[in-house]
Amino acid sequence: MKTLIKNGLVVSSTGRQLADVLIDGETIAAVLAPGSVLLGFDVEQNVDVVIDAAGKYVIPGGIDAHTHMSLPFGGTAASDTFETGTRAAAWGGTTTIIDFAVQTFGQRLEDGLAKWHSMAEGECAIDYGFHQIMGDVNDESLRALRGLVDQGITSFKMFMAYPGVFYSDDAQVLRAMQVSADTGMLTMMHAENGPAIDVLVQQLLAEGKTDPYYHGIARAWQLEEEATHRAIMLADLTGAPLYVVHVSARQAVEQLAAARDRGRNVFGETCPQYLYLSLEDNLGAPGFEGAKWVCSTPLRSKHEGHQDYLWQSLRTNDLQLVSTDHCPFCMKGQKELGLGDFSKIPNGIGSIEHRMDLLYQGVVEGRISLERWVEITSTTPARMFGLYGRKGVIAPGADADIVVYDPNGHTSIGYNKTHHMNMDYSAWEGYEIDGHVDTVLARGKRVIDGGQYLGAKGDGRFLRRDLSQYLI
Ligand code: DUC
Ligand code: ZN
Ligand code: ZN
Repeated sequence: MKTLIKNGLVVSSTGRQLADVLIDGETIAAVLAPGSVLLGFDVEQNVDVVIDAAGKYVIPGGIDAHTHMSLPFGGTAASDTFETGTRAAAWGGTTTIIDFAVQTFGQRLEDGLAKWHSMAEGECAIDYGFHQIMGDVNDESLRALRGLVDQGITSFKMFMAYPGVFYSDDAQVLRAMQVSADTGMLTMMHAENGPAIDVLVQQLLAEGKTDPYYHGIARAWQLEEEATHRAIMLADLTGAPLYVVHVSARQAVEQLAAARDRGRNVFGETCPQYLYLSLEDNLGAPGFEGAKWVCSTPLRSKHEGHQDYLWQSLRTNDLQLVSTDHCPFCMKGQKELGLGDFSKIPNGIGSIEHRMDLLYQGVVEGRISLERWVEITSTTPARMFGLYGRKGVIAPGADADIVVYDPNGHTSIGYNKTHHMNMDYSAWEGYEIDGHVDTVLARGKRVIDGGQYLGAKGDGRFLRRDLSQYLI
C-alpha cells in the first residue's frame, strides 16, 4: 500500500516546509517537493491513496510518554484499558504511548512486567512501550532491573510519595539510581515528600476538611520542591540521569533549571492539567465536583503563577516535554470512593485524547511556536525515550506515524462531543480548540479519517526502546 500526503506544510521541531510525503507500507519513503515528478516518475499516479493536506499541517504522530492504562490505585483501577485508551489516543493524534508496567510491593519485578505485556498485547490501536515502576526496591528487583535494557525497557519510575503503596525511601532511591548510573537507564521520579504529605492529610481530615480542595492543600508546592531537590542531589551523587515526571510547581522547575545549568542530565515533563487548570477553579469546584481533578502532583493555585511559569519553561526548555499522566477514573463508583474523605479519591485525570489539541491551543495563543509544539509532543519524547528515528520525525525510513492537522478546523471538547476515553465525564469540558485532528496514520495505516475510527485493536506493536538519546 502506497500513500501520498500532498501539499501539506510539513512541520518538524526545527522548521516547516511545503512538501509531499510518500509512504510505502509502514514507513516513510520520501519527503518531496510538492507535485514532484521524481526522475520522470509521476508519484501521484503511482500510489494507492492520495490525501490532500493543502492548508494543513503534516506532523509526526504524538508520543504520550506517560500513561497508566488499568493502573490499580486506591482500591480500584484506572478505567481505560489498553484497548480503549489507545483508541482515544489515536482520535487525538497520538500514535505512540509509553505506559508504566507496575511492580507492586512484594511482587517480583518480572511478574509485574509480564502482567503488563499480557494486558497490552493484541489490545492496542497504536504502538506502545513500557517504563517499569519499581514498587519494591530490593536485591532481587535491582538485579531484574538491570535485565530490562535488553528487553527494550530503558527507564523506570520510583515514587517518593504514597508510603505503603508505591513509595521508595531515600536508601532505595539511592540504590536504584546506582543501577541507573551503571546501565544508562533513565530514572523517572514522582517527586513529592509522601511522609510529610500524609501527616498533613491526617491533620486536615481531623479538622473536618474533607473536600477535594484539601488534596491540593496537603500536597503543598514546598513538598514538591523539596523532593525534586532531593532527587536531583541523589542523582548528582550517583551519576544517574534523572527525569522528573508531572512537574506542577514553579519552584520544582527552578530546581530542575538550576541542575541543568550545572550541566546535569536532569529533565522534566509537565502535563496539560498543570498548564490550564488550577486549585481554585477545579479542585475547589462546588460540592464533590473537584474530585474530577484530583491527581498528584496536584493542580496549583492560580494566584501563585505556576501555570504561566510552566508555559514559559516549555518555551525556554527548562521543561522538555508534555505527557498526560493519563489515569482516568469515573465519578461513579470510583472518584466517589472519596466522598467525605479526599484522601480516598483515586488520583488521576484522563487527557490522552486532548494533549495534541490542548498544546496546539498554546500555539494559537502565542505561548509556544508551531515547531516547539511538535518538539514537546513528539520529537523530544522520541529522543528522551530511545525511539527517535523510528518515531518523532517525518523522514525517509521513519515509521509512517503522521497527523494531518487543520489549523482552520475547530474542536469543541466535551463529554457529549469529542469523547472516546472510558470515563463518565470530561476533565476538559467546555475547552475550545482552534484546530482539528483530521487524519491520523499509524505505521502507514489510516486509523482516523473523515471523523471515523478505521483502526483495530492489535494494530499496535510493542516497541523495544534504546537508551535515552539525550545522553552521551
Ligand atoms: N499520579 C496520579 O495522579 N495518578 C496516578 C499516579 C500518580 O502518580
Ligand atoms: Zn506519579
Ligand atoms: Zn503517572
